[in-house]
Amino acid sequence: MAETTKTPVTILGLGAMGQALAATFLKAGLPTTVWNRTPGKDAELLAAGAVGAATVAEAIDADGPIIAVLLDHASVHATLDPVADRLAGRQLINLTSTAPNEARELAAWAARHDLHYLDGGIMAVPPMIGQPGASILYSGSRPVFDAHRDILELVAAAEYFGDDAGFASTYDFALLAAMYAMFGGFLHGAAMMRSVGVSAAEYGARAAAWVSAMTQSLPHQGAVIDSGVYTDPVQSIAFHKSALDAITRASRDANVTLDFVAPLKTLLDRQVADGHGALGFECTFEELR
Ligand code: FVH
Repeated sequence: MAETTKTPVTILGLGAMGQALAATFLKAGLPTTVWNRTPGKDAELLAAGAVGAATVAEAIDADGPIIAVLLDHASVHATLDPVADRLAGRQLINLTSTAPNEARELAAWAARHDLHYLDGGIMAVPPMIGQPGASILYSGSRPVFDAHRDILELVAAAEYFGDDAGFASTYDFALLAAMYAMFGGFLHGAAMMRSVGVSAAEYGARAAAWVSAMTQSLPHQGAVIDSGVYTDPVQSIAFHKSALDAITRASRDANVTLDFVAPLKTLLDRQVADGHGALGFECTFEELR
């Protein structure tokens, strides 16, 4: 193993994600110190060679970057504020999900304490850590990213997006927004199919293939949005309004509530009422900003 991969790391937070990260570092032979607010979550990691810290202060006494994998912005402050005066000169890699301005606030807080701050948005679930397909988007301190890129790549593909600490988080949540809309649509469709006796698992298998095929058009739709030209559509807003009207009727027939479908229908209805029916579907983007 190359010497660079022996960098010691400290993990604060042993939820599902913190445990997955720590286990991957340990498997790669990194000296790994772990801490969790509630004791007892480190048993498997200690058995695998981790050093357990009883307090945050003890954890950050270990050398190397400090990796926070906590619940949210407030929990990062709750954990690090009490030891802020001991963090000068250290490197914090915050993989906790925080909103963009929360990440920027943490970067400013870190700067006030002479702490070097790198923010990361994890695009993976715990079982994906260390596997192909996992990625983490980073922004904030370039020197921290460059110094530790090799160990960050152990857990997920690592990509750096500049010194705005809030950028990675914006990208993270923009991708999650697309994911949650897709999941919401899946739940809606599963409820419709239940009304005709089809299992959610069977529907899920078919929906996966369909949604995968449909996502192929996203780069093209993005290019249309970037061009700002919506006058030569493959399918118009009026066409999609008609489809949403039909889905609404079909959902009512199946006694399925319209919670997931109604917001998009409302948007398309308004676009048509405003005279944009002949334009491309991508034009609805303009109303969202
Ligand atoms: N799990 C996932 O699929 C997602 C994938 C994308 C990124 N997220 C984010 O990663 C952060 C950690 O997620 P997690 O899955 O590890 O979350 P939990 O299993 O719920 O563990 C939460 C840990 O945070 C600790 N904690 C909570 N509040 C505090 C606090 N006030 N002070 C100190 N620690 C706190 C909690 O400790 P405990 O409850 O065991 O004492 C856990 O260690 C998260 O931002 C995801 O959005 C994961």
